[in-house]
Amino acid sequence: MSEVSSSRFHRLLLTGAAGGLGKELRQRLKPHAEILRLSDIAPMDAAQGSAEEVVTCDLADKAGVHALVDGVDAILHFGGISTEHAFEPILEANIRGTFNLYEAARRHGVKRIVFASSNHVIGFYRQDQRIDASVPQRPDSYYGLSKAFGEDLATFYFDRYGIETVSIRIGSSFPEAQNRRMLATWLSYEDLTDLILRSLTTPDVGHTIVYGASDNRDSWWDNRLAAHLGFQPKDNSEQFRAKVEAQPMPAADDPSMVYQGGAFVATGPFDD
Ligand code: NAI
Ligand code: 15L
Repeated sequence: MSEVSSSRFHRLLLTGAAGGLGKELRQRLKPHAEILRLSDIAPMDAAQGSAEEVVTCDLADKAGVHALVDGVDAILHFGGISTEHAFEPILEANIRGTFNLYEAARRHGVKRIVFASSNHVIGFYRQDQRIDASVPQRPDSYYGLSKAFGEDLATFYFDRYGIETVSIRIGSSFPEAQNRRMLATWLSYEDLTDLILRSLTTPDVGHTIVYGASDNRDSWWDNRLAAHLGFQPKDNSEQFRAKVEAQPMPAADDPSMVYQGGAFVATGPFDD
């Protein structure tokens, strides 16, 4: 991690610890907390020594989430359903789950949350539009709607209870940019970690929304409204361009070429 002041937390909670980003963050966050409490509904590797606590918990289980949050200094909320699905599972994991987490934060006096929001909150903007965090939400899916709810919840818990959140509208955080759209949305793990640490340690963030993308050649997102985080991504997706551009060109009206949210705008409906 680069220039961010390295305040060490006593106990940090990471939800979604069994997921793609969770596994990566488990290693990367280690130096920044005396104890990392790792949680997921899915199996996780056993705790490595006394610096880790591993807690299996369904975010929809109110009592379980309240116990999970007890004793933590800050929360990195990465758990939940991470792609488009029927509404009911999203309602439980993402909407009820995120509500349970904020209520538990209020009860247990946790004052800082980093929320893994998503570009799918604004997925119906077109790729020829450049937007900042002040534009109206345009969710592209039930999944995007659940993240929009999470962002609104963050605003409410700040206004009502002073709990601060940074919502990171993550683009595409994977080892590689896998397609043309991801050349614009890719976020390296290194840049994500830097952004998370800034989100944890920057004072007076209120509820800040920041787009999570690396310094890619083409960009749809303007982060000037989150300038106080000092986020200056170091990586970019050019290293993947040749491989991606060797793929067949989708039709010009394919959602992956038109909308910021790509294929999510056309997933579903989910009839019984
Ligand atoms: P993932 O699907 O690999 O990980 C999500 C984890 O949440 C899984 O391990 C899953 O078991 C857990 N989970 C699901 N339902 C749960 C429940 N009811 N209770 C407890 N845990 C539950 O997703 P990934 O890629 O690691 O993403 C992590 C977070 O970042 C997600 O919230 C996702 O929406 C968000 N995000 C990720 C992006 C990416 O490019 N990887 C882009 C935008 C947002
Ligand atoms: C997301 O929100 C998803 O969690 C991730 O799996 C990707 O689909 C990403 O957005 C994306 O838009 O590429």
